[in-house]
Amino acid sequence: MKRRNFISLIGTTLAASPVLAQLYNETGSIPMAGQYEFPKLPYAYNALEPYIDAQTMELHYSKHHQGYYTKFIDAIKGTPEANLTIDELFAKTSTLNSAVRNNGGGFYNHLLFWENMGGPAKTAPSAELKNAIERDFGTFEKFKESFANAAKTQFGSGWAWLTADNNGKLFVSSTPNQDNPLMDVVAKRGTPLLTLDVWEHAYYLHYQNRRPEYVDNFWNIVNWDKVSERFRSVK
Ligand code: MN3
Repeated sequence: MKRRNFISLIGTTLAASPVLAQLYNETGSIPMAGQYEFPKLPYAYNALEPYIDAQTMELHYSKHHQGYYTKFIDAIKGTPEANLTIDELFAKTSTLNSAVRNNGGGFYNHLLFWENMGGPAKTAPSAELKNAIERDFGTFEKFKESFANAAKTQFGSGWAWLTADNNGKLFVSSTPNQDNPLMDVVAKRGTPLLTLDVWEHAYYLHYQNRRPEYVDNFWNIVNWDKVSERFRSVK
């Protein structure tokens, strides 16, 4: 992903942190050593209306995400894990305590989630990503069905994912709690490209129990430019 784009989207606070840049870049190996900063939301709370309401966004970002961040920093401060990159950290999830696993996952997953929504206008996957989706799912519609099904059927709290495995092959999965496809505890691992939060806190104020409606509306606010950039960076 081009650094220039990163800076324009996230703002100088986050761009000033090489480690957070690395979260999006996935290249190089930069130790985190307490350099994590809590990132700015890349758009206004009301930017995703009517599909996600401003009050949900405000609570989700300023309470939930901030809470994961604070607890994650507290949990890794002064430990050997503080010197790992986020990829290295999640690659040894099976050895981590639950505070690092849950809050580290919560911190990282929401970063991806905010970034893969919004944008100034409707976007579409790059030709390259569209071709890969059609190669691995048959059609774009079949991919959407598969992803939506993963999101709707994840039992309880969790996330749906579009991920590229180590060979660049795309797959859809879901994870419970704050786990993600970078973790060594999930069945299928790879680099996440697109994610959807299906915890009730992500939709309950507006949709109550209607998770399927929230999932179907997600397609209206996906920032395919960002997803395509992530795909380019892992190829
Ligand atoms: Mn959440």
